[in-house]
Amino acid sequence: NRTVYLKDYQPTDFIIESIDLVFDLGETLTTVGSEIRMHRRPGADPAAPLVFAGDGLALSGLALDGKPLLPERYDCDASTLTIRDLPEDGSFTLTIKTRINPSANSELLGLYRTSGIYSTQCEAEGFRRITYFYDRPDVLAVYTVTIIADKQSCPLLLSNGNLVEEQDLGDGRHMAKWHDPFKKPSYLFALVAGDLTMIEDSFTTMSGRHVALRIYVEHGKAARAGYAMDSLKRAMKWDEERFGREYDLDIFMIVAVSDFNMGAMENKGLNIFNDRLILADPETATDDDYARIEAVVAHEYFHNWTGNRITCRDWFQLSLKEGLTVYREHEFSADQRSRPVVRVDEVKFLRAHQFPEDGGPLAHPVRPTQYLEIDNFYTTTVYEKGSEVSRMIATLLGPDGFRKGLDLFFERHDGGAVTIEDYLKCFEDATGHDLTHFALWYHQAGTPVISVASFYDERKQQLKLTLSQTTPPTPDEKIKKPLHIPLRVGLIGPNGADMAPTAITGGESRKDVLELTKDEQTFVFEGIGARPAVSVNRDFSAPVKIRFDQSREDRLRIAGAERDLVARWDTVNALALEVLVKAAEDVKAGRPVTTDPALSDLLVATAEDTALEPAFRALALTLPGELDIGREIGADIDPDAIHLARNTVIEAIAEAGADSFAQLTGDMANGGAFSPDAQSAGRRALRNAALVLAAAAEKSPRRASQAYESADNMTDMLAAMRVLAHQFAGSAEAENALADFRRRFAGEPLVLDKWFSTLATVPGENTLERVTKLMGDEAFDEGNPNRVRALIGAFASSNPTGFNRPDGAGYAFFADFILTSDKRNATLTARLMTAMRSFEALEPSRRALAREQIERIAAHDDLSRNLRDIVDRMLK
Ligand code: DPP
Ligand code: ZN
Repeated sequence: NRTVYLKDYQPTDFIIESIDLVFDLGETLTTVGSEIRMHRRPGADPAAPLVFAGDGLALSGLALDGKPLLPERYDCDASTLTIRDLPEDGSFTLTIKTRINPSANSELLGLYRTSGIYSTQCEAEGFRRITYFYDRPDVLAVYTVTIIADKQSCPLLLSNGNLVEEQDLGDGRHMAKWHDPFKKPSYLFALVAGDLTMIEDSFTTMSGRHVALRIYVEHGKAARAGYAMDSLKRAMKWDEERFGREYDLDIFMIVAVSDFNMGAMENKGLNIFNDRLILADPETATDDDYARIEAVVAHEYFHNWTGNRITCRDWFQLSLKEGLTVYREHEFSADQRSRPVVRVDEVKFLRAHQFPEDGGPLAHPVRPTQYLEIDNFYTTTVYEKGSEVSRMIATLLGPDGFRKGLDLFFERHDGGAVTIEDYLKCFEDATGHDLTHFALWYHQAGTPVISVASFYDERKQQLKLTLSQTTPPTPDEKIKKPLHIPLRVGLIGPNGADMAPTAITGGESRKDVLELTKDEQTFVFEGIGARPAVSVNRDFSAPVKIRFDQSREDRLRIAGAERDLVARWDTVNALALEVLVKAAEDVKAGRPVTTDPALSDLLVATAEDTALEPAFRALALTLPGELDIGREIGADIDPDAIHLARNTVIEAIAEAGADSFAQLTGDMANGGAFSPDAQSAGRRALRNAALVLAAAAEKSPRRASQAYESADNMTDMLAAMRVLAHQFAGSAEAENALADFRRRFAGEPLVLDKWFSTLATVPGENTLERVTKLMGDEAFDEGNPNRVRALIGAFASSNPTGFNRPDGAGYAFFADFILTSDKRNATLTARLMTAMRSFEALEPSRRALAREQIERIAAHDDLSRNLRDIVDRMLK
């Protein structure tokens, strides 16, 4: 058992001053020389040995101050290098030589070579696969990196910081030397070598410094890097204006690679990206792709201050950089696009991914206290819930208070490796607020449920709001405490306008934000002249579930008139979800499905409401998916019943608004040249949401088929193909479009990922056979994480009827894949496996079949630590 505990944190016995690395790159043999200047930490045990981490390394040399170390001075195995009898004081230099094989590195962690490119991924613990080191975030050092490689295959040699020397070595090889003046932890080290092209631009910082910007991509792809560059410049400007953060090096580089476990990585001055988050043009990228590129380019750039200049003391503090950086990214997106639409997308994401994590076997606090494998903690809880926690701080302190706290954080901790406590203390010190109780958000897992009851007293002109909170138990913690929850509340009067209370009593409040701190509290709003409709959790001010038995009349008032569009969408969505859940219950019980004309009217009216922006209307018109319905039902889930019920409800709505939907597919057509901006994207979103319904009303693939034929951009093309493939599966029109798409994009792996996903998510039990066949498609590559996620990941996580076939064949197929994949890439495999984390919520027969397959995986005694951790927690 290698469980790591937060309580065991100890600083290192030695302090690293600098590290000089020399890479002699070879496809199957790369040698790494590491020269480390260091000294014993003052006050550390003078007899303590030096213990460095390694992972699968071969040691080929070890010297102290230039003299080879005798074997009795050290022990070395695959995971540690221990050196004894080191000097008690004064600096010394340790030289370590290791040999690695980048071509055999299918884990894509450490230094690896794929598609002719050498690149690295060191977060969280990949540096130890390159050389023995203190591979932990609290060890900050200055890096100088020399790269030697073949000139022809690797004209480009990159590492962090500034280029300080280049030399032709005369033997067909050349070298480049990079120096990064900023101290950094090993997880931010990066190296890239290969033959790539680039686009170049520049940015002048607020203090007038000139920064060169470069984005490196595969040859032939330069034209697709423009949007990423534009996003980068906007992000740099925004961070100066919004948070006073200026870039610090003379150059900022991004490299796009095609084999990458994550989305992107914020290595100092040399971000490495999954190419799907850089490359975009109208013919190959959807509006969602553009929005993701903008967000992730910004996210990684923002890490330069929140993550790199100030980093984490240990990996338990991961949310210190990730939660905060996601929050900064969200704010950036909100400022670049439509704030409420961006916020609704965040809420949808949180509910679809984080809530189930928090409510299932893998639940953990935003700051965990133990882990078996840190790679399994790059989760939606650490990222998205962590972001919500920072957002709540901003809500409690107000924008100025938040900015003051963050300013202090940058000032106080620049160059440091710190904790969540250090972060919170800055807000307390800057504003005088006490965040002791609030801090529980970091330590307590589970999604709080707030029950709301309202009572209006006409005589006293008072509205009483009783709020009570509970957090359901999670695997590691049964008893939960009440949290400090900021809840934004609106009172909507009979005329649709907000009512302003003369006073609010019963607890702390700041403008329209109630501060719920106890199990139960009653807030009293004074001076309320008529019974209002109460809108709770406006702007989704807290990541909680609301239980409010509100009158239908009130809910329709909110759905039709709420000026907070997030709450308005939420109410529309909740009304739809209620109808869908009821319909699923009907199907399961063998009753005819009851639909709801009032819901149809509401959706049609919202779709037609030209006072609302198209993107919002599209959101309202997109019904909750089968997975959303399943999550709402929560237990004893029958995916087939949900599928049937949802289709029946869709048909009823489609028929009620047939003319409007058909009309919208035309009205929202692109006028003129394609533009990826948010407003144009919103029009496409509305058109394509309407297409789903128009096609359902017409019960014919004709309209979608025409839309496919006439599409002049990937968003419209993919949307039409999905309607054909999902709503008219097996039709000639569907098969024609799918075949055309496959042919047309034969040389575009990233576009074919969309094709793989579309096919993998066709509802019904026949999809398994198609997925099995697609694994033999020449475009499919089991070693490429994007392909695996597009086909296998989409099938397991986004095809409830196909994956959960009643005979369990979907689970068996998946388990086979997981067992093979684990040998190749454990990080990726463990993440894929989480697709089954909610299996306990299935109806008994499927639940048993799913468990059988998870147990079959768990019975193997040679699983990676990553996969072992996930399956054991799922079965616990
Ligand atoms: N690359 C990942 C992110 O930026 C891990 N740091 O979130
Ligand atoms: Zn990040």
